[in-house]
Formats: sequence, structure tokens, C-alpha cells
Amino acid sequence: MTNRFTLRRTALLAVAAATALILSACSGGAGTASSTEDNPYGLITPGQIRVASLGDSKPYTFTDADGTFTGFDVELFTDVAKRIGIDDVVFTGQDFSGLLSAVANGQFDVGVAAIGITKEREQTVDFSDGYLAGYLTVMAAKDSGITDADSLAGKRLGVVQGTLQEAYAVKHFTDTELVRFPDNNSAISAVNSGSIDAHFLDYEAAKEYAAQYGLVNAIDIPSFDAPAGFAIAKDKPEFKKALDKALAEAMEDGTWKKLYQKWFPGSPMPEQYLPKAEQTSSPSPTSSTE
Ligand code: SNW
Repeated sequence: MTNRFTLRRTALLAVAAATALILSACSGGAGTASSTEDNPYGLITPGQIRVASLGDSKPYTFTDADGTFTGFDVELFTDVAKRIGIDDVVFTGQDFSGLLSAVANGQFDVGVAAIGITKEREQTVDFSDGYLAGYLTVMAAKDSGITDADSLAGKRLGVVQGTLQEAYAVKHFTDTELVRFPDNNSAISAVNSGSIDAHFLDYEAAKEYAAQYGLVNAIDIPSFDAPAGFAIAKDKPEFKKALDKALAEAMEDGTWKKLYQKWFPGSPMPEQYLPKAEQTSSPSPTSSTE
């Protein structure tokens, strides 16, 4: 009896030990790489940065006709990556709603998609310093009659799931029916077909659709308190430190300004990201050009 008991216990302990071994072998793989000498930033694949992004968020992040990622955020991040010694940057399109958790659980090294820094999101991921601050825009057909929050009452408004627009609309547009979409393209199609009255998205993305479909900015809401940052998994402090330093350099040497003018022509210039010598006393723009 005692013998059998001991035997079973030994067998169980052996199984437990084997399981622990397998688990530790797994956790040494993708997703939890910690910083070492050959991999100072703790990247999933040393020497390569895997970026979770969006394929349809022009002009921030989108794929061109060849399927290559481009846009303001893409070019800025690629420049910053180069400064920290990484040329191999692989962008992958995701739905916005899954982006932060994909970074947090180690499928990607970083999330780059005009992602506003908020306290709530900081519970899931770390962020680099901010690199972009602008407006959230409700866009509608010219004759929609939507001009302010009150005129949205009783209307159907599109939001992309997981965005600040969704959170803002839930809080402030309480008499409006919200319709959730996975991305901007599907929501804009719904505006064009008349199945929703308006769509709520980022200002610069709205500008693109305005040009393409003759839609107009019905309401612009400042979102300067949630500047966009690069989202990084919480266990990569060295990576964050390096990105912040490189980002500051890209701002100070005028690279940020050049990219801003290229991708957002005619938009108000947020001064805080310009070279120090070009900043005047006012810290941020206070009104829209609309
Ligand atoms: O909060 C703004 C920020 O001020 C700047 O204008 C860039 O866009 C924002 O980060 C808001 N972006 C949305 C968000 O973070 C939607 C992102 C997206 O559609 N890619 O939820």
C-alpha cells in the first residue's frame, strides 16, 4: 500500500517536472524574449521588429497598390527603427479592436496605428512618448443636417470597434444609435449606401474620404489629451527607452516635420513635435482649420 502510494507520487512528480520543463521551453520562445546582449530590445526575432498595424487607415497606416505598408505612422516608425539599428521592420494589418491585445500577448513587438495614449490602454501596454495630436471627426454626407452633438440625436453613427471614437460616442452621444464596424472602409461604405448617417473617425482619415466621396466634416472634436504613441508590451523597458530617444531625435532634426508636411498637407502643425528652435510659446494648436 505505502509502496504503491509512493510510486504514484513519484510518477506524478515526474509528470509535473516534465510539464514545467516543457512550459519553460515554450516561454523562452516567441513573445517573451527578454533583453540579452544580442537582443537588447527583447524582440520576438532578434534584429527584426514585428509591427501590428492597419491596412486601411490612410494617411496614417495603409497598404499601397502593391500591398506595401506606407503612411505617416509607417514612415515615422521605420525612421525611428533605423535610428535604433533595426532595418528589418515587418508591418501586418490587423483589425483595430485586436491590436493592443496582440501586442500585449507577445504576437507583435509594437503597435503602430495612430493609437491614442490613454490611462485605460496603459493598463494593457506601455506607450512611447506621443508623436501626433489632432482631432476626432464625425463625417457625413453634405445634406445630412448633422452639425453638432444635438443634431446626432436619433441618427445612426458608425464607430470602429475599440477606438477612442467609440468610447467618446458611448459617453457623449447618448441619444445616437452606434453601429460598430471592424474598420473605416466598411463604415464609410455604409455611409455611402445610406445604411448609417455618419461615421466617427480620425481627422486625417476623414480628409481622405472627403476627397474621395464628397463627404464632409460635420463635427471635429479635439483629442490632444490622447496623443498617438507606439504601443509596446510592458516587459520591454529597453525597447521603449530606445524608441523614445530615437523619436526625440527624429523630431529635433526635422524628420518629423518633413513627414507631417508630406502626409498631412495643410493641417495645423502641432508645435510640440517641432525642433526646439522652431517652437514658439504656445504649446499646442487650439483650433481646427475647418
Ligand atoms: O487621439 C488621437 C490623436 O490626438 C491623433 O489625432 C491621432 O489619432 C488619435 O490617436 C485617435 N485615434 C483613434 C484611437 O486611438 C483611432 C485610431 C485608428 O483608427 N487607427 O482610438
